[in-house]
Amino acid sequence: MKRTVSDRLFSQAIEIIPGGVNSPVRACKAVGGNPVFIQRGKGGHLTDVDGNDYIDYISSWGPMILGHGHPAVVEAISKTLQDGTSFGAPTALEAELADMIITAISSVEMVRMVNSGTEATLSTIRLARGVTGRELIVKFDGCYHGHADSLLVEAGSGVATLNIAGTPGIPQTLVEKTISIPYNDIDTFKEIMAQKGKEIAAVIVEPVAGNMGLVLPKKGFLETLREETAEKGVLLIFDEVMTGFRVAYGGAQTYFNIKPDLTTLGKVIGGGLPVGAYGGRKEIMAHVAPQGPVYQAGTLSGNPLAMSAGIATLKELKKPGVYDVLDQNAQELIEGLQKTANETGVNVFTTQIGGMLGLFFTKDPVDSFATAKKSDTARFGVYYNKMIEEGIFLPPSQFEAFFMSLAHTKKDVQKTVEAAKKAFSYIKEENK
Ligand code: KE4
Repeated sequence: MKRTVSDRLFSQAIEIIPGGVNSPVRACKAVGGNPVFIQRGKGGHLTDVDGNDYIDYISSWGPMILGHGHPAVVEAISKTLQDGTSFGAPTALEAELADMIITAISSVEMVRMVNSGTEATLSTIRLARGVTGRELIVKFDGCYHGHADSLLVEAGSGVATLNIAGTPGIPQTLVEKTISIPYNDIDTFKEIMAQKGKEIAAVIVEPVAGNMGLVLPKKGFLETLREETAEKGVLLIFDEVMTGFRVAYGGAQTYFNIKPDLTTLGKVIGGGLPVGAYGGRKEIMAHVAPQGPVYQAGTLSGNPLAMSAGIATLKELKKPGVYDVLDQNAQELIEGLQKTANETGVNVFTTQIGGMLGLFFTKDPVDSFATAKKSDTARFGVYYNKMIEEGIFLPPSQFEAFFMSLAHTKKDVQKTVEAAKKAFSYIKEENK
């Protein structure tokens, strides 16, 4: 596959941007080779600067659930653009998107817009500490909640991909205030709550973990978090930056019928433009400045273009049957990949929920970060590079989920499974 222009652009970028990228996982360090530079996206496809076409399963790490360049989103942004780009003053669009979120997610009565998932999660940590007067935070190994200091302990996504030990740059005094325990480990969680419950401000969790590969919550796990936190006056934060409007219109909390105290959002609600949001009951959100004393602010928060893209995206997602189609297509893909691997004699463990998918090179079930890390990441690297050669654009890390959009066709699914058959056969041959 011709990579001349991409390689030239990368050799320039690497001199002036750390690692040549503006977010570490894009650098393809875990799978080898140079990243390709993208020229455009359309529907479920991307075209790189050398003219190569790919079926896209990164989907901008989740936001592009409608596919790239959806006409309704392009039209909404273009229309708003005629009136300007940013005012630093309220616009009706912010309340419109806030209202759509509140209507979709019953645990959210009030919401604040920010510019990224990281801003959303760090704001909920500060808010929880401000509301409860407590300092400890509980998170789960392999979950990634953005790069805020308190949340990089045992984090997934790029931190896991690059195998970054510890938390360079974060004061030990802050690291000590974050307790990270194994995902899906109900007993350990109960122990921590028994020992320290009264000192804990919040428990933050990805209700479906998409940053150690895709790991689903075990039966009773989320319910136990809800019961134990309610009992001890600890705020439960569902980090739905990835799952919000992705696994269901009301997010994972609606899918599993569990009400957290606070919810963080991002990705899909921005339709591809920079957005994050956090929300919850009015009695909690009333503590946020200027209504209350917990300070959080942002120059471009509620940006009109991003609001317009989000509103247009959620309007499409509200249409009947949308999530059934997403789920069916994703199921067809993951079943095809599992079947092909089994027929080729390559051990893979696959997971899927809504438009989120996972594939691990291991014969054993993956239900935590520890079990995810037992998968063969070198084999994943071979798979990644074989698939991209076949025009299949996957996240360049074993510790990421991949995403189906509403623009992916049956033909795309079929081509992906055929490409995987070649990749699995190569892996089998290579290991004879
Ligand atoms: P951002 O700050 O990247 O918008 O959101 C941080 C975040 C928070 N919570 C969850 C559950 C997330 O998945 C994320 C970001 N996800 C990664 C992908 N695994 C973003 C990709 C990247 O870092 O380049």
